[in-house]
Amino acid sequence: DYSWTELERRVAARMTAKRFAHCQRTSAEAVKLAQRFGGDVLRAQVGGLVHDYAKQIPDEDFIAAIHAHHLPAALLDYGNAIWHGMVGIYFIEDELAIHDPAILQAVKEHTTGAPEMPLLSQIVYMADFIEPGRKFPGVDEARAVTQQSLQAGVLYQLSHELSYLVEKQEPIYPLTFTSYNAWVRRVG
Ligand code: DGI
Ligand code: FE
Ligand code: FE
Ligand code: FE
Repeated sequence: DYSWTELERRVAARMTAKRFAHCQRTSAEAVKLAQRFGGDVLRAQVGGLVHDYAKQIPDEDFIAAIHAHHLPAALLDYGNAIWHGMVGIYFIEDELAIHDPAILQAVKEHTTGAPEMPLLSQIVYMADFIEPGRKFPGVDEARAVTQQSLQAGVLYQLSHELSYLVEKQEPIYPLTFTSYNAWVRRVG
C-alpha cells in the first residue's frame, strides 16, 4: 500500500514526460466517464494512470515475460503495440503491486478491446481514445458518441481502429476482429 503521489512517481519513472502526461489525462478522463456511467471512480483513476505503464519497456523484456508466463506463442508475431497492455499487466503486478483483477483486465483489454468488456474496461478503453490530448480525425465525433452511449463509443473505436490498421496494411491481432464482431452485433 502506497500513496497516489507515489504511484504517479513510479509510473513517471518508466516513461517519457509526454507519455506520462497522456496517462494523467487518460486517468482524469476515466474518472469523468466513471462518474457519468456509474463506474468505480477510484479503479478508473488508477486504471487510466497505469494503462500504458509498459509502453516503453524494451521488446526483449516482453519476449522474456511471454515465455516466463507461458503466454501464447502467437503473441511473438506482434510487437509493443499489442504487448504493452496484455503482457504489460505482469510488469504492473510485479513493479507496482497492483493486483486488482478489474484494473488488470482493463489494462489488458485497452488496445484490442474484448468481446465481453466489463464497465471498467470500457471506461479505460474509451478514456485512452478521447482524452483531451488526442487529435486524430474523428476524435470530436468519438467524444460525442461516447457521451451519448459508452457502448456506442466502444464500437466506434473498434471500427476506427480496424479501418486504420487496414489502411496502413498492418497485421491485425485476431482479438481485435473478434472484439469488433461482438460489439457490432451488440450495438451496431
Ligand atoms: O498506447 P496508446 O497509443 O495510447 O493506445 P493503444 O494502446 O490503444 O494503442 C493503439 C496502437 O495499437 C495503434 O497504433 C494501433 C495499434 N493496434 C491496435 N490493435 C492492433 C494494433 N496493431 C496491430 N498491429 N494489430 C492490432 O490488432
Ligand atoms: Fe496503450
Ligand atoms: Fe486505445
Ligand atoms: Fe494510451
